[in-house]
Amino acid sequence: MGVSKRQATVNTRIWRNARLATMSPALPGLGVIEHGAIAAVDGKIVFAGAEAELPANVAANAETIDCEGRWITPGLIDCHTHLVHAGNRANEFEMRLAGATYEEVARVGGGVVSSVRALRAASEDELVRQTLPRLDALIAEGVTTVEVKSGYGLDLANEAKSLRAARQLGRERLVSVKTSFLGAHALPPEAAGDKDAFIAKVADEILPAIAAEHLADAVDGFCEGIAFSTDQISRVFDKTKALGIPVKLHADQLSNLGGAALAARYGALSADHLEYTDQDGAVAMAKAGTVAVILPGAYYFIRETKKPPIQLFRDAGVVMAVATDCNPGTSPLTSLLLTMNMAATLFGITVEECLIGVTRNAATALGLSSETGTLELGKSADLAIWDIERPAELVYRMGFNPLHARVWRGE
Ligand code: DI6
Ligand code: FE
Repeated sequence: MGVSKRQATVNTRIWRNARLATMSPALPGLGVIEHGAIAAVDGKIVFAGAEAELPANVAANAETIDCEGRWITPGLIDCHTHLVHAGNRANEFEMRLAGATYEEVARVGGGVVSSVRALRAASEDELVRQTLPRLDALIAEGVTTVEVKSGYGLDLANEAKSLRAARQLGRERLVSVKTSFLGAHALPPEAAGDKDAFIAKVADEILPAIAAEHLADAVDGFCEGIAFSTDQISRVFDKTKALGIPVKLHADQLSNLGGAALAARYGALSADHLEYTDQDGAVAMAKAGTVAVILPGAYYFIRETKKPPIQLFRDAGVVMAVATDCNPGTSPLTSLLLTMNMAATLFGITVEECLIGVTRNAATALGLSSETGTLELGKSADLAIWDIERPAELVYRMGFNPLHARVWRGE
């Protein structure tokens, strides 16, 4: 099963007769180049610009693909997912539709704990097997990079198993995977209500072991009344910083504990959700260069009514990304195209903000801005080629996939 991942062959490939949405910050808007071409050598972009300016020495001996006037964007990036999980919570969904509250669902063994139970019972291979269809759904819509969090293991063996499964996904498919260790996600049953003791274990035992195995590209936390306080998250982040690993944070999703400001204080790559973030939080994020990751799937699914303060982020100059938050409890969503439509429709995020939010800014949220996310010299040749007349169609449609072809590192 699975595609074997070949090394990009030593050759030049050219995609010509295309309209480019480069997302280059050097150009206005989407960085559009009509009559464009892209050339890649060994999976890296060596030219992205007007076809008329394609150097003759690059064109010689290249394999050329005629895009017949189609649009090319950077491969899409889903910068916030809990893709690796076992089973699903459709039963809880039915209970809630029948009128049960989140607390009632939790009392009968539902909620995050039920996903923890299911994940602990699954082998690493089984986790990979269950996750691949979700990954394939993202890939089918042009995703070339995906972030995957742990957080349903909540002990060393099971967190490590989750992150190994995430790494394995990147070997099974032609896609880049970035992992985040989310040990401070929820309190496992065996912690018997002692959040401080569990946080000490996450910071002093689990995290260093995960780091020693290089299983985590970043460390995440859930700062919320139903999860962990700013002090508890700080305890984990202090240790993370000492280990030289970047942080990101689930912040201000259901209430304002000052999570966005905390993330900014630690120079976080991103703070995510942010429905309850205030002006101080937004200003702190802008100063720190912390990306605001907007997650309309969770907002929609839990029928949240408080919208993230998009205008505050714009005014403060916060960089915004958009992601699925794919998880079994609050966002069983595996379409980044639909996510963009939700972000636009529910939050008034513009087409331009959506498209830059799932490419250039999503790369920044993963610390990958020098590698992918734009069609520019030196970046990975990660491309999505679309059967559309204008880029807005990618945000406008609901449940339709106009992807013509997808290229990961030149292949
Ligand atoms: N934020 C959420 O909404 C979820 N986790 C998180 O950090 C919920 C996860 C779940 O219910 O499984
Ligand atoms: Fe999340």
